Amino acid sequence: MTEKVTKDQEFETAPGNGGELHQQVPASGPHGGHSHLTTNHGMRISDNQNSLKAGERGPTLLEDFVLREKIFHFDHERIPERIVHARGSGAHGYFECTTAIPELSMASLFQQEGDRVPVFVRFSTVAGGAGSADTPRDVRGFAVKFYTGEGNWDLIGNNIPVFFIQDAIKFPDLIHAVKMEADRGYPQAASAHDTFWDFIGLMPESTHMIMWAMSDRTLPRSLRMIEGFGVHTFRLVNAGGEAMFVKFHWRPKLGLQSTCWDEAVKIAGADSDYHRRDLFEAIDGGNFPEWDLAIQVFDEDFAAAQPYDVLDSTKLIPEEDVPLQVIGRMVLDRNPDNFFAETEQVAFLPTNIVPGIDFSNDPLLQGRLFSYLDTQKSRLGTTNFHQIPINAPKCPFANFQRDGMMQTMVPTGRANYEPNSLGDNGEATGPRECPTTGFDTEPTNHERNDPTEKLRLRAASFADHYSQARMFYRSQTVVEQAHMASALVFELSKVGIEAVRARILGNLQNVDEDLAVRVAVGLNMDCPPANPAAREPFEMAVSDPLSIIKQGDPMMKGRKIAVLIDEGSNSDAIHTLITEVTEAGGTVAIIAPKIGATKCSGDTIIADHQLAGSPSVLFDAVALVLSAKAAAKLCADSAAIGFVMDAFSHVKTIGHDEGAQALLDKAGVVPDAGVVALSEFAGVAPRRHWDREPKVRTLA
Ligand code: HDE
Repeated sequence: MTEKVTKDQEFETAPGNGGELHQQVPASGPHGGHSHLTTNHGMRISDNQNSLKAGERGPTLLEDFVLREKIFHFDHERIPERIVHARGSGAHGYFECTTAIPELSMASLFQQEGDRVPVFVRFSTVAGGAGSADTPRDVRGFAVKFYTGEGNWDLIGNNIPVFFIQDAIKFPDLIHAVKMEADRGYPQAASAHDTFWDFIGLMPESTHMIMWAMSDRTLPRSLRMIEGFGVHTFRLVNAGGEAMFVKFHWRPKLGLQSTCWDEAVKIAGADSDYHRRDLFEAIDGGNFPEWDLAIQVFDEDFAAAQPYDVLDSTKLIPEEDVPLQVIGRMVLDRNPDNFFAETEQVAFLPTNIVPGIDFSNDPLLQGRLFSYLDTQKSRLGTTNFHQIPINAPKCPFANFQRDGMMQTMVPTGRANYEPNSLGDNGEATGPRECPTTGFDTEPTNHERNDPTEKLRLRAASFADHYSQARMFYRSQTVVEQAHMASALVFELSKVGIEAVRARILGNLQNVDEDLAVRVAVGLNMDCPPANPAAREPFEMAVSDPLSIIKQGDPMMKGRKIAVLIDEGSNSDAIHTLITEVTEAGGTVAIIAPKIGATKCSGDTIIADHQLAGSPSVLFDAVALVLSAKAAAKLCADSAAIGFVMDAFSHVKTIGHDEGAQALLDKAGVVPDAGVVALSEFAGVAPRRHWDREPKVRTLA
């Protein structure tokens, strides 16, 4: 007979099945050490382990409303995932104004140096579903919600400053083409397939973005190490009503860094939550990621003088032409309390704007102004999604919008319309419009075309599709150019339709002949002549900030170093490494064949991770502290050999003592400037040794 334990109050163990499944109830909560488990309607639940049955072994009764409520709620736990940017990671923090710009914008958050407003940020990949891996080759979303005193401002950008298309009407086509193919339902989170490249080949305007997408920018080492861009040209408006054009940039304080392609592929297998975990753990450990907010400000005359259109989202404005001006910083210092309530339910809207910032006529931006509001209704199910805590403004808000599904506010009074005269002495009651302080669309907000004309066309000023793509390619280092050519070869090798590959090669001819030929050779194809261009490309100056490698070597701060040890390793050497790395701002993970206590020469050292589950792709550099005996043993362990081999082929620094030599030899490590003694290790650890790459990999 099953023991029926029912203590309706103050129980320490929940009732179990035959006394075996006893669940410890944590002693916490307001009522004598714990809170009560109740139904959604507040009734205390006596037994959360057993459903109500007709007899001990009989059928479950329909009467069991506790069971039904629980399963009913569970059945509806999922909401539609975002049609794009479904996979994301969020964090709370603040934005601080570091240079006030009242002369440019009246937005309250830019008025006073030192002023802070709370923010919520969601980083994302674009193509994959919510459960896809973090490290495919993909653009990263960088969406920031500023909870300002004048309402929410959402700056919903990407880690790439340009976009694939010029007009919002092409967005559904772009996304259909990149997502899983319609008939077969794959590939997940990958652009390397026929439909994507078919679309791209037919849309030469995407060529500039393709250069970025095929560069290392789409393989970030960490979400803490990506740039962010507002992409579109926006406007800043000052209190006098004067407007300037603006582009927004986020610059990571930890520097910009990417992984190798092979590394990203292996990380997806080793830890599909690599970026989400990295962000969560950094914030949890008090290493708060930080970005500068910079602006590029320019006027209509500058815009008119450029050989491209500033309203065209496939173009950027070189920093050499309009320098970046840093006006603030953003620090992410708190993880969400609940992933669903915050990261999943957060609803970003480009229409969340505040006085002092305004839109431009960029036709891509204009389409977004509709799409995001619309999609929230479908995802969150109600027009009242703005009341969900993560979406609600932190300043007072009031209007006469009423009712609707899941209304959580309880407005008082009779007047639910405006104008009214139901206040004292026939005065109006309720909120009023604010003619002087309210948002006012910037009146000169019509560039170039007469706004009274209705035209379904693409401006002639949008016709050059190649000049900036060429500038991007030619601004890269030799190493980065090889990565781009190889990425194109990889992606196009997955394309089965030869005509599609040929069309892309014809477009690449317009970018750079050398690039087109390299890709053609890699594909074992003849390089076709250039496809006709709507406008002949022109030469633009090389721009160094477009290259990641030209920004300099990665720093130790924020990087993760693996130290591989085993029984008998030199304890002093391990302790010295830990001190050196942590003092320089890095973190150390001790890896050993077994997790936990490892007897070393002087003391016992606790291994954080097991070697077989912690490949070196998860770390920025590796140090091998091994006795000769342990190294000889590890020479028969593929996890150990792969650990060293991968670190070498991903051009990472490898530090080692003499004992480790046998393992280095077994893994095929050839000494170079990145293979160093332990005493030199911390000084060079986070650096990547790109000159090693041609020796370990054939690139296009
Ligand atoms: Fe988005 N985009 N987008 N997008 N986008 C969405 O909104 C859309 C575009 C971006 O973490 C959706 O709430 C259209 C450019 C980010 O929640 C949807 C067009 C840029 C995120 C939508 C674009 C972005 C989204 C899906 C062409 C960089 C994730 C879920 C006109 C500046 C935000 C949602 C988050 C999300 C539509 C183009 C960035 C469907 C129609 C350009 C970072 O509304």
